[in-house]
Amino acid sequence: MNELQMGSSHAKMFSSSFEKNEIRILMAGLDQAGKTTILYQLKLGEIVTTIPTRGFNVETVEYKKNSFTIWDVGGQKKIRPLWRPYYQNTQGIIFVVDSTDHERINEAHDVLHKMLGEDELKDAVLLVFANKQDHPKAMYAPEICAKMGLNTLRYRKWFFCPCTARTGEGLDEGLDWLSLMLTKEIKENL
Ligand SMILES: Nc1nc2c(ncn2[C@@H]2O[C@H](COP(=O)(O)OP(=O)(O)OP(=O)(O)O)[C@@H](O)[C@H]2O)c(=O)[nH]1
Ligand SMILES: [Mg+2]
Repeated sequence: MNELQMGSSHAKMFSSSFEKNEIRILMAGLDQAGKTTILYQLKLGEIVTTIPTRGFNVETVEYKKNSFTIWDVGGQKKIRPLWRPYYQNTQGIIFVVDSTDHERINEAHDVLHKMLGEDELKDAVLLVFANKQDHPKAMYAPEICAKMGLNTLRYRKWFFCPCTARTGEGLDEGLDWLSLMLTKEIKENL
């Protein structure tokens, strides 16, 4: 190896150990699921008082060696068609389910599966957060996993993760999985 080559390989080593792996995430789910609460728990480590999101919130969350840009979109039925412009270049979907919302679990299932049918999202990995596990009326996590039809998914990397945005419990497990799936060096070797 000549000096020039050594120099460039050192430069590569230097930059790769400091460069953050940038990951683009779309966080969706029905209204009231707790998306915005999760976003700010991840960003600030605390609970914020939320109002229903009308457009979107976006934050960059630094987590271990990753820099997650998370787009949190409003989940109310009438504004769900506005999710579409966020699909392009999305590497990971975080779909948030309200574990206390027994009545709308089937609606959550349908919204998720419709979204997964979109061509622009065909390569995106999927993290499903079953949020509000602290609540006494929360459904049992395996029941939510079954009702969301995750076992029926083919050709999709997915992970199901019960969590409580209010305390932050479970959120790290989800981000660890996304990091594992979307870290360049690992992806290239898969
Ligand atoms: N008990 C409990 N309540 C939660 C939790 N996370 C969020 N909430 C509450 O759920 C309600 C809705 O939370 P948001 O974060 O605004 O929900 P959202 O999914 O962003 O809703 P849209 O913006 O309308 O799509 C708020 O009253 C939150 O305080 C949780 O882990 N446990
Ligand atoms: Mg919101």
